[in-house]
Amino acid sequence: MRGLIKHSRNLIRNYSWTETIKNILPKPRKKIYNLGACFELQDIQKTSYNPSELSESQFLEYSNLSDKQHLREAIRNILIPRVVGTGNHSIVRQYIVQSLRDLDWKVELNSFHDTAPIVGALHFHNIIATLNPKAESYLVLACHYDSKYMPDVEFLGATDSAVPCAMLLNLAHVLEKHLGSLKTAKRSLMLLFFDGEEAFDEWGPKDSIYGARHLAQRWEKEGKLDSIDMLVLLDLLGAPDPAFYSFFANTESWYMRLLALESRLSQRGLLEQYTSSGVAPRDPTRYFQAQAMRSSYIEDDHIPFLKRNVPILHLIPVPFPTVWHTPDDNESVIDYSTTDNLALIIRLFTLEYLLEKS
Ligand code: 1BN
Ligand code: ZN
Repeated sequence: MRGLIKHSRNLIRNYSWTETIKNILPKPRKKIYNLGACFELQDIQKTSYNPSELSESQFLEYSNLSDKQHLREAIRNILIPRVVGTGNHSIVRQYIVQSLRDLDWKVELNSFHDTAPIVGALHFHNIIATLNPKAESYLVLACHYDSKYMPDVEFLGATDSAVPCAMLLNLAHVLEKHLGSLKTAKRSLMLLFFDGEEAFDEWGPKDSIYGARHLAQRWEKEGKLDSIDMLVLLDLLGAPDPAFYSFFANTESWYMRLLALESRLSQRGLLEQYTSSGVAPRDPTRYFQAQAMRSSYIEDDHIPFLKRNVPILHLIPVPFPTVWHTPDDNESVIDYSTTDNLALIIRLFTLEYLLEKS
């Protein structure tokens, strides 16, 4: 798999959500490697922000919020070929923008020009949606809305990344009433839909993550990067049986919250049936594995932000779905139980992170 440079698996048996997990997870390495290049990460925790877990009543109340029909409808609306510069790409952009404006989000486009191999000059548009544009800091949930250019086949990119985009729209829809307080909160929520994540020819520093590279550079110049508490990047979601790992030491405590929320839901029977191939060399009944993959490094939209020391949670399954970058990444690969379960875990995480506890 290109882009996944090295693996380091540290299997942990019989885990439960306790302090011991933190102690037995491998110590962070401070370097990440990219095709021969290497850069230092500042091993700092930007904030000491540590909200309490959702109370039992909050947990049960919030777990019951869901609109599975809306999630399917959002996926249907996004699941068309949407290569940058095409009419479909504008249709999907308009759909995302309008859906959020209808929910009273402030939505801006960050538009710019760049040149790509094969297709030449292109107009890109990142979509930036906030509940409180004047907030001091943000939890940023991100994904990419373009689909990969494939000249000879129809490529829909269900997991890559129609489902992640739909999950974010669904989160905004389902939590509309519960996120009202974030319109005036100092710490608020941002949804970020990157444009031009995919390479047109061969993945490389100048042919990939066009939108993320542009935005990270711009926000660095404008001094805005410090207002990102953490960037949570969703990619390749929707196929059955995903396994996630903690990639970064400075966001491990947040990764462990996702793991704990999954356990809590599972213990109460609030997750739809897990799908499992049963042969994976890992816990097949968990999405969030109690393992760190410190020396692995997956190319994606978070990289320009990571290089600028923005704390990152990368929610991408390893291994990637088998249909990755093939025409089979279409509706038939979507496992709706897994998709609903992940959407629920990410929603609860967002509420736990942002809502003041009573
Ligand atoms: C993820 C989904 N990526 C592209 N579509 C990023 C990537 C590219 C990851 C190449 C590994 C290799
Ligand atoms: Zn892709």
